[in-house]
Amino acid sequence: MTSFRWWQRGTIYQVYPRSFMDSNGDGVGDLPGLIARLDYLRWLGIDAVWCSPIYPSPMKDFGYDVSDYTDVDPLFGTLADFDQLVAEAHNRALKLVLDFVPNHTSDEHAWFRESRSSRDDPKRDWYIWRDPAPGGGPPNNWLSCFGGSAWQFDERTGQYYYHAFLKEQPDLNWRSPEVVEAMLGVLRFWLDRGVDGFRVDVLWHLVKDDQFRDNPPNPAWREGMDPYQRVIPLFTTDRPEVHGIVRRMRALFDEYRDRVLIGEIYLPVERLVQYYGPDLRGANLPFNFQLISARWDASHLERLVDEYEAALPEGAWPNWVLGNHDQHRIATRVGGAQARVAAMLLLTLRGTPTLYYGDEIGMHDVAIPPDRVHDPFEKNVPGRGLGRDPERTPMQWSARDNAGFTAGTPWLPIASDFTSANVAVERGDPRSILTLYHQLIAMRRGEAALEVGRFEPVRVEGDVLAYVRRSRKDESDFLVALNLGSRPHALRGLGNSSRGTIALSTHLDRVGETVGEELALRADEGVIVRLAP
Ligand code: TEU
Repeated sequence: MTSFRWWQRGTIYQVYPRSFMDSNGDGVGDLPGLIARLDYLRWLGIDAVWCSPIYPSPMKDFGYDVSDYTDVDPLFGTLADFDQLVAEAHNRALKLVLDFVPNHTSDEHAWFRESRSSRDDPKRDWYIWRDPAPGGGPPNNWLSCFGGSAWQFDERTGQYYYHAFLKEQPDLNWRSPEVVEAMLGVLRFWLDRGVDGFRVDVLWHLVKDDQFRDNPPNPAWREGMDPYQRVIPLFTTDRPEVHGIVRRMRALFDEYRDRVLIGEIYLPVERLVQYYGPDLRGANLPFNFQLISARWDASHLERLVDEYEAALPEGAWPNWVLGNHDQHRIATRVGGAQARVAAMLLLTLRGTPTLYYGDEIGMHDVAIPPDRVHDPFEKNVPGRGLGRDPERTPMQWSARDNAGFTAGTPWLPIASDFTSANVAVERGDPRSILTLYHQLIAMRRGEAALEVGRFEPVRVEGDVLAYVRRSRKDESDFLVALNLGSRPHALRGLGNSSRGTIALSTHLDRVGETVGEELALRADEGVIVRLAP
């Protein structure tokens, strides 16, 4: 049991720093604000904070356009604040995971300024430059994730550069050994400063086809869909050579003690699990986003859990993600009642859970009036629900002005229900979703079966998804039964797999109730049953 690492046993919590806590009244969250809220995170019971980018940035993509990899943007604070954050987190036994954005820099990064200055510049091949197509126009049909061609013409040198995201985010050329060395140096800089790991942005994008072949058309694409999906990104993502780079990153992490390498990878499961690497020398946790795209249906969820468990290479550690700064919030996707069931699912599945700030208080997407839209994705491809501002609104701390987030004007609007949906109110409410999260996290931490035990699917009956988590030793085993529907349902005939006592209900009552051969679930109720030995 002692051989499990912190990132296997623990819960990861994502902070979007612009929206977590503002300490200086400029309406944008910052590092001193985050430090001030570490006690809350400690209370919540999470083990690691993953913080979205804090580096100097023109903020065209809100920090995912980095102009200097080894400093802190003044908007967020200073390197001294950062060092304090590491120290204060570690004082509270919290790990700190940073965001590494290796696929692209900002067009204001010194490397790109040099690269674009002339065709002969020594850094020219640090980025991906191509001549126009023979008849003029972009070199091939590659598309940007944020709309339009992925190629931007640069007048000065008469070539195009490739950008998978905004034109202000030119892609680095990871086929250049100098780029690899420079970027590993960046990781070293932060690892030396005490960072406990990285979440690596768009890891599956790093290497592109060396022959620059056109991507094939996507036969499933229809008018009105995300324009990026018009073609299948066969030659722009998930190239075989990427695995060599992941291996280099991991080898560097392994020079340090107990660091975690997390990969942001949106791929079908069979390809996702390749990122654990041969002999598991790749990413420790290739983020598993299946719950984000999943239809909220018991048999569908059962199948996807089975498929994931079956696809995992021997010895690979699973993980589950419910939300992030790019996706509609869980409470909006499944509704407030089911958001509790989702919390119980996330925290009882086998594998490291990652939760997104604010989900623990039931935050939902906030409608953004047109004049307050910030996200460039929404600006480029408007009106299709692709914008990400709705899930990035300020954390709701209290019923005070601006939900206690800022003394100034918040950069994004605050949810109108903040006077009831906030940390201060919910901490004092024994039936709140925050209380549920708090208890789920505490229970998971205390029980080997839930933290690291085996996963045994029970079966789906109607809207009920059920499974058993079993410990290896003589600790308790648990039945988890989740009613994904809005009608009551009684599970019957589970025999010894239901006999025990209720340890937790999403409704935060029934604790201690005896369960025999029948387990009655109310509408939208999930329960954890401590099975009789
Ligand atoms: O996201 C990559 C990614 O795939 C998403 O951008 C996705 O395509 C989009 O958000 C629609 O859901 C990462 C970061 O998480 C995102 O915030 C950045 O904008 C992007 O990379 C570029 O760095």
